[in-house]
Amino acid sequence: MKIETTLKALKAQDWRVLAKTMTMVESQRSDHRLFSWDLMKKILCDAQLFHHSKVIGISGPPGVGKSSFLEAFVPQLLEKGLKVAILSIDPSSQMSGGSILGDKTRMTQLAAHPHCFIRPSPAGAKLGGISSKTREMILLCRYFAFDYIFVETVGVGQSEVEVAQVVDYLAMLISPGAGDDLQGIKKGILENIHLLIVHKADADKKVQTQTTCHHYQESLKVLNVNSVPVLAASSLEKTGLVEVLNTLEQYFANYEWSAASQFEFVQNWLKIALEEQFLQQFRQNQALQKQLATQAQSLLNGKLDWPDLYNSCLQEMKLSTK
Ligand SMILES: Nc1nc2c(ncn2[C@@H]2O[C@H](COP(=O)(O)OP(=O)(O)OP(=O)(O)O)[C@@H](O)[C@H]2O)c(=O)[nH]1
Ligand SMILES: [Mg+2]
Repeated sequence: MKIETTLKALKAQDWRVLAKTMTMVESQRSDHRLFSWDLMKKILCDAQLFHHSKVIGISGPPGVGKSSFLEAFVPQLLEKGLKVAILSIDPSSQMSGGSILGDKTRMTQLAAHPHCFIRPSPAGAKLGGISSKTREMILLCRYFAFDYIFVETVGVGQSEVEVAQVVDYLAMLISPGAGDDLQGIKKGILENIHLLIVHKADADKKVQTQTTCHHYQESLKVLNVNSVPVLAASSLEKTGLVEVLNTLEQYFANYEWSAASQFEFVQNWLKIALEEQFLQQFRQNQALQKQLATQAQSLLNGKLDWPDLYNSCLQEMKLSTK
């Protein structure tokens, strides 16, 4: 694919090209990496890039109902004629390197909607709730000018800090009765979220829901994070969804991306892109991996010094500059 043709197709809102471009951006091939870089370079020059889409992170522990919430919540936006993208990060199996990629099947109704684009991505080896390519995916969706972009994170519980770096708004889902866990949630995380949703607040859990909401409101007060609203919702019974939408719309009514946050996003992106590349080069360097076996033996013989190990590793890495 040519850069100019791709950009034109994205601007013309060609969904097929968007999906194909995302596959290239996620690819580990060095020619695809260069393509991705050149594409991002052009995309970042778009003056409107950060001013249209609302990017919202949906975070929370595994099984709290993040996908179900999106399946129930997003139709409200689609009914208004808005275009929505959902980037869902799937946990990857460290053993097989594979990914379950099951979220698309859990959002069947949305997946069939012509104005809703769902893209599952494997989290890969990276921790922090998003994949190493989530930033590029968001930039592509911004360029495509989706009205809303949702990022469903891997529910690792403590991933909110990193997710917060890439979204405009972060909602965290918790279950009724999970209030006791608040001590386990670090203050730093609560400072990064904009909304707490007590989810699976079905009618038969009314008392439990009220107690949990109260518990969180009190704890947020103690932590001095009063600005975070606590709402209850049930995706199963489709309750509380309008209130969540109102809260979102209120927030975005006066929202403007600052040049500083734009700069920070790009700076972080560069850091992650380089980290990823260094790590990949380290892992894929066969000679280096072989050398490590010899080094391990030297260490067992009491002969290996850290500077020698480090310098020989650097020497080996220099051989591959692709
Ligand atoms: N009672 C009740 N169950 C729900 C509700 N929403 C979702 N569930 C159930 O919760 C389970 C997990 O839902 P998911 O939407 O897959 O949860 P998730 O957070 O996306 O899960 P992961 O992506 O695997 O972390 C499913 O069995 C849903 O049917 C709800 O509002 N009430
Ligand atoms: Mg899910």
